Amino acid sequence: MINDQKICFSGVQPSGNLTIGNYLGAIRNFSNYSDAYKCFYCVVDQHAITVRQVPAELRRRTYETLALYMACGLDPEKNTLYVQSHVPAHAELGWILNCFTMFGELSRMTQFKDKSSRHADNVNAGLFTYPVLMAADILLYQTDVVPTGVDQKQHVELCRDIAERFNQIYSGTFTVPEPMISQSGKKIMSLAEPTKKMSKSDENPNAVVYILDDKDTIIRKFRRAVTDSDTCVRFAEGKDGINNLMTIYSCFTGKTMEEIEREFDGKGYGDFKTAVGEVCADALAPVQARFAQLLADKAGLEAQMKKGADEASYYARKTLSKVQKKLGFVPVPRG
Ligand code: AQP
Repeated sequence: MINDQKICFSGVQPSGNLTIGNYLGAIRNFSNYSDAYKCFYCVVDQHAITVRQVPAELRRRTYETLALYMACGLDPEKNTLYVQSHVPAHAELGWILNCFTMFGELSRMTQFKDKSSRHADNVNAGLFTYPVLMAADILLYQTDVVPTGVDQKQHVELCRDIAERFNQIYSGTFTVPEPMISQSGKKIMSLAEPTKKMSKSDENPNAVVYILDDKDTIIRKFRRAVTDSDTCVRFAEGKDGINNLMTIYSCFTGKTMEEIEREFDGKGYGDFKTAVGEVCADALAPVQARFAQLLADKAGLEAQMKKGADEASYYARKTLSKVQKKLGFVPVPRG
């Protein structure tokens, strides 16, 4: 607890341009927690280097992700917004927790299996131990809740196991967090392969709608989305493409699947796809406008980064010192 408030933590990797999956599954929901919780929202740049990044692009996207947090409604006065590599305690606790995580546990992580097959030429140890750094990110702040898309649920469950293991050996040290998965946008699928998650690092730009895509691009991508040979807009088994488009439409309009089916009764897929593109573009337009203003003020963004890093470091160091003491590490002698 901080000032009688429970704690919320989440993060996004600046590993590509952010997608409507990141938006609907995570960022859009972050501000729902700002009143009831003390929130820490991190740009997890250290996670991003588990896959090779072009340095200039990683730098640019780190600023952009912070700006997008604010453009999506996160007030930096109410939330601690910061960059992971600015708070060294993340990496320090990450190393310690590596020694409390089993090889077998990490081998079962589906994201590792997926990413190691996609990046077979670079299956580095960081890709394998990524969930441990994520556990450190969460546990450093004594986090109660982690808002996230469903793809990260397995990692939050591992984080809980690590926390419980440490607590059992050294007595209550970490709060054991709960994943908070928003039901509506929990897993947005690729437009090109609707059985696969929409990912910012997808090599096919038509599979992904980026938060910053312009209206024409958004509509064009939805119009090209893979569907099926049926013609009727209905949510059903085996209609992965249409189910995904209906989910996206529902997220942006708040309509239920039955309402959507009624709205498009007797209309073809073409009309429906255009409508999905329009509601998506209209919802993103204010975010994009605010983002452009924020990004233009680099000094303002850097001031937020510094403020966020100072705030986060204060709480992170408290937990890290407690952990180090329990482990038997000798503190730096004074004087
Ligand atoms: N398709 C998705 N649907 C719903 N939620 C999603 N999230 C990601 N994709 C979807 C949620 O976004 C948050 C930030 O994700 P991340 O950047 O930490 O990493 P990720 O889950 O690996 O996201 P990507 O877009 O697939 O990135 P790359 O391509 O770099 O691996 C998380 O809460 C995640 O659940």
